[in-house]
Amino acid sequence: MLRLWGRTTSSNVQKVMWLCAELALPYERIDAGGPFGRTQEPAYLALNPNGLVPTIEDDDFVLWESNTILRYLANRHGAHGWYPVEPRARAQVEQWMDWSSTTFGPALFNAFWQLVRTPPEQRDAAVIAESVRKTATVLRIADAQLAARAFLCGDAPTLADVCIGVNAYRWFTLPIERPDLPALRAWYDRLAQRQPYRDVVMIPIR
Ligand SMILES: N[C@@H](CCC(=O)N[C@@H](CS)C(=O)NCC(=O)O)C(=O)O
Repeated sequence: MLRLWGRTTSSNVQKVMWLCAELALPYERIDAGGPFGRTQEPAYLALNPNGLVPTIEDDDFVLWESNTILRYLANRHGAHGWYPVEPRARAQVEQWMDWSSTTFGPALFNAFWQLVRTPPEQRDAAVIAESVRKTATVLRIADAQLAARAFLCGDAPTLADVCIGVNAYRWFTLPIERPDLPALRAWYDRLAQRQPYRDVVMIPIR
């Protein structure tokens, strides 16, 4: 059976859990990272030398990097709706996956880290404000994309929605000011209708 290493509060672990739930893939999950530790132990580092989560073991095949894990699982299980085969459709999904990792995620990171994982007395208001401002700016790009389609790459969700969806929950949930982005909001409400998203992603942020 597929084995997943990683704590449920990690957005990168959530991507894998969410896709597994959508594809009804059974898996065994082992808590690792954050308060659970384990990731700096030699046995874990032998699987993932980065000492980060998630990592999967599919029989004797070991893989890390959450976006790569998503692509692998979609390929392995023929989930072509989530990860299209046609080159241009596939490239668009990958474009938004990369955008999530290089643009949206980094913009939101400081606001999340400061407001969720930093004691109030140690928070830096300027750092939070800059992260909030930057995130609002980049999310206008996703809002424009979603104005013409139900999901980022068309009428049905893909791996692009998985990558962006995990951090979208955080953005909509953090105690920050948000501009009105109606298409993004409608898309988020669409995600929230999916049981796997509710079960895996819409949990208390820690
Ligand atoms: N690029 C990696 C990043 C992995 C990563 O940064 N994971 C975080 C959790 S989201 C982590 O392991 N943090 C340390 C910990 O949880 O102990 C991926 O997408 O898998």
